[in-house]
Amino acid sequence: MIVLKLGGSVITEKDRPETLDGDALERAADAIATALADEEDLVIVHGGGSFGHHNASEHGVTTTEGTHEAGAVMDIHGAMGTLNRFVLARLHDRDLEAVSVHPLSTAARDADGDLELPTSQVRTLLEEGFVPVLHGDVIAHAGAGATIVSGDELVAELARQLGADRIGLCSTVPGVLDESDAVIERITAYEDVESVLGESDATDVTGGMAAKVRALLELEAEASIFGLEGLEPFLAGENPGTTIE
Ligand code: IP8
Repeated sequence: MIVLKLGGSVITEKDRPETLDGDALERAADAIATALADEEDLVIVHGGGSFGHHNASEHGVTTTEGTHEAGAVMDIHGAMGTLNRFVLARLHDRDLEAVSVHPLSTAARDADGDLELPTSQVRTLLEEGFVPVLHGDVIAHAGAGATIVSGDELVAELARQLGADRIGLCSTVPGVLDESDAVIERITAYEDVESVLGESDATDVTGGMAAKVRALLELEAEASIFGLEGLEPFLAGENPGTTIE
């Protein structure tokens, strides 16, 4: 079973509010359609890119700073829903049985900020031959109103609960890069790469590459971070980009 994240910056123009990168999304959907001919179970999670982060920062909402305004919640969720419809449409064009699972309607954070994500619907959708598609979202947060849940957090939680065999993060870069922009092939400890992991350069309320690597290091399953060109090889069982174990 594979959990795949399509990075928001891959499928959108991250610096221009609510702008899709249509070509990139088509390429990603092609790669997924080719791979799924092998009947492997696949859960897709997509990020926000220019569809969620701008709205979230406009309302001052992050993974820890919440809002109690329904308008803010629905604005952020609405932007993510719009992007989700674009993603689903491209997958349906390729006859993939993709079905949305919206975190706002299922997940929550407890008072410590820990994510509670029910997965029985995802499991059953997989068993029935569907491709569940989740996305970064805004969710209820005990004591804080509503806060952001990143696609990366969802990937980690899904991988844990569903016992994923492989995790893939499709990013705008071909992997985690060192000081001379060469792809680091393997990361086994955060300290090894701490000095080269800078902050994300566009509006990103959920932490950029450093947060991704940290979260992936905690998981049982091997994870790969790769660019769009690595998506098809990854789904075919190869290890493009950076492997995190
Ligand atoms: O792009 C965040 O998801 P991410 C989604 O995976 C929102 O960090 C609503 C900002």
